[in-house]
Amino acid sequence: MARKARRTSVLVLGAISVSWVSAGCGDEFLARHSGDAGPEAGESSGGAKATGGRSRTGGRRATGGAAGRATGGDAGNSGTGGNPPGDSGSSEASSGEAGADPCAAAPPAVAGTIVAHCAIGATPVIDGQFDDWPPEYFSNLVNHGSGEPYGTWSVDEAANDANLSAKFAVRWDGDSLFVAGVVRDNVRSAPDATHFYVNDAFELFLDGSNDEGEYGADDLQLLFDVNGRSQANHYPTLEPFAVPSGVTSAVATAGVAATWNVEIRIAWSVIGPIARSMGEIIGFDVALDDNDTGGRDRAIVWRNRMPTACACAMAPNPQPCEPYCYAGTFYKVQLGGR
Ligand SMILES: [Ca+2]
Ligand SMILES: [Ca+2]
Ligand SMILES: [Ca+2]
Repeated sequence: MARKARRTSVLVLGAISVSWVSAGCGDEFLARHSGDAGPEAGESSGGAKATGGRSRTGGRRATGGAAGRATGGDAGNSGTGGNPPGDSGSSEASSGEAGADPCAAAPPAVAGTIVAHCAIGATPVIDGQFDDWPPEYFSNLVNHGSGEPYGTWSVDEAANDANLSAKFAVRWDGDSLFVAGVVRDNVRSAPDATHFYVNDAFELFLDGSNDEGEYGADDLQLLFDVNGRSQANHYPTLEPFAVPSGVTSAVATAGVAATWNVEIRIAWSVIGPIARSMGEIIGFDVALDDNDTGGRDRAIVWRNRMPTACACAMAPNPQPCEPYCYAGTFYKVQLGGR
């Protein structure tokens, strides 16, 4: 029962929200990072870059090579997809019964969730390329209007979308959760080697048991920057760590002007010893970070809706505006069909 304490769904927030939110949250956000020095924003080098290649969950499947193929190298055809659904070429055995599609028994969608599409038999290769992702899966938009924005924005929403926004897709199989994001960002910059939230970055917040409870072994914040680096934050120390073994990612920046791709695999074992099955719901959120001028210029948390009253201080790192203290603000993913 300890898990339902006041820090509901604290999830990490880590370094990130510490800086985002406090009573005049936007001001603090800017103040904290206004002194950030760093190289001018510049195009990161192209190519697919991989991190966290230690994952081993794929080893039991015929497509196990995916985990180790994150070194990329063919980033020239980056995009949001293009191949027909289900033709990823994976030779993963579905469940040994010919003709029976283990993804077929999709449950009714639960209100307030987005779907993670079933990838059994079509495991994506983690290379930053989305030819193994059906384009229609990229239906989830994170932008200034749909999320909780921080930092400096325009009154022109089209300009805001070009400045920082993303579409993302989610898939799952018996071993892993997969996330693919296409981030729009007009200027690529990733000068900070310590805290990747200062860089152009894509973040995930995961509540593996969907208990919205106090931070535990099933909760994880992951950050992936445009340079292909990744890190994790863990409450309560709120320091960046190497991503757990079982998290694999790859970034591709070439081929698509002003966008970058991030493809991520998270072994289920990373967010709790839970047997995953169709219909299950996990807590899930996405955040984007934008560095255009050498510091952290703006950010968006997709589904966080911070209450007016920010009142969830937590020691040893008081966070008076801790958004994830509020259970109702954390979004959900349901494991569904294809
Ligand atoms: Ca891929
Ligand atoms: Ca930008
Ligand atoms: Ca940027």
